[in-house]
Amino acid sequence: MDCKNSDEEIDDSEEDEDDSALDSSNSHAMHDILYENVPNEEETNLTASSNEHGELRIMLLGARGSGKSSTGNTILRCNTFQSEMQLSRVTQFCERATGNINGRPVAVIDTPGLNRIGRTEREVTRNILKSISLYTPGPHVFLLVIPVGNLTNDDKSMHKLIESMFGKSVWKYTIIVFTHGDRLEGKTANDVIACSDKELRSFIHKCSGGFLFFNNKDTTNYEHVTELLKKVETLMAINGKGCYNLAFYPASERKIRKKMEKILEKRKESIAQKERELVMDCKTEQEVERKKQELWRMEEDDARKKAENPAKPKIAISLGKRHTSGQKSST
Ligand SMILES: Nc1nc2c(ncn2[C@@H]2O[C@H](COP(=O)(O)OP(=O)(O)OP(=O)(O)O)[C@@H](O)[C@H]2O)c(=O)[nH]1
Ligand SMILES: [Mg+2]
Repeated sequence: MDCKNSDEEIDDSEEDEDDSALDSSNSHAMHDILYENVPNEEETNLTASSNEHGELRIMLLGARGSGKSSTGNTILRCNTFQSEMQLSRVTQFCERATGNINGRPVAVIDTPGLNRIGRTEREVTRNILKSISLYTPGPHVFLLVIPVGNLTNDDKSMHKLIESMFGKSVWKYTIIVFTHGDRLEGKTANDVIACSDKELRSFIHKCSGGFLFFNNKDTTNYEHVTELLKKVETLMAINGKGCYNLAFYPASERKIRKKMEKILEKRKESIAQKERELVMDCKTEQEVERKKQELWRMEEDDARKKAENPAKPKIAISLGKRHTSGQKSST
């Protein structure tokens, strides 16, 4: 699919304008634009600060195989996200699914596993950062999904990676979900944490939302999801009911997002047209949703590339002023 537009050269000079204006109003404007094109738009008509009874955006983060997709499925009480025991990465792209927790509308954004393995790591972080239509203007909470156990060096590297993507404020919006709660063997979650390494407890201190345990193998018990909702609501209260937004990203990422938003804004009409066309080719609602997410992935990927490497302005060469060989310039 050709996503390129000739009129999309980005003017870098505009990028250093008042960032604060961009941080709230622009991101809300972009939210409106982007959500015109994602499913359940009537449920997502929110602003960052006035969503008391609106949809909660929950983003899952964590290492490969930590149980992110299973946790998403437990929250939504369905098997939307692919989850399986596999050593290679199961979730390849960010995906979004909606549902409710005890009647409260939620959107869960599943992500590919974060692991420090060279080039793949960059692809994964890029994939998460570029998927802005899935969680604009930002998640209300990040669920950091970790299989129960003490912190490993890989975990610490992953924390650094998360900070490099979302900035230090990310922890103010984070709740830790320990998966494999079925391994508690009769102990309480608090007892397990009390006896854990100091490093793990220090890390829990850092995350404003605290922690809870999930047993994704027990689909009959919904208590821990109810507990999660309470924790999310408390965390939102501490954060003044706002969501994680553009203002918190590291400066370089903020610039890229601002450029991406401009590019996607310019393409709004053409994307809407493509969406109308794909609806005609699909037989089921699920197919429409899947195709729309694919379309947005391609558009966002292209917009991200352009935002990261804007086309260099062409340098006009004035032949009139060139000296011919052997001709001396006058002094
Ligand atoms: N026993 C037990 N197994 C779990 C739990 N949560 C997840 N699993 C299993 O762990 C494996 C990986 O789970 P996924 O949800 O696919 O993990 P993921 O983090 O989405 O993996 P990637 O998409 O590859 O990053 C699957 O076999 C799950 O059934 C849990 O609470 N208890
Ligand atoms: Mg997964």
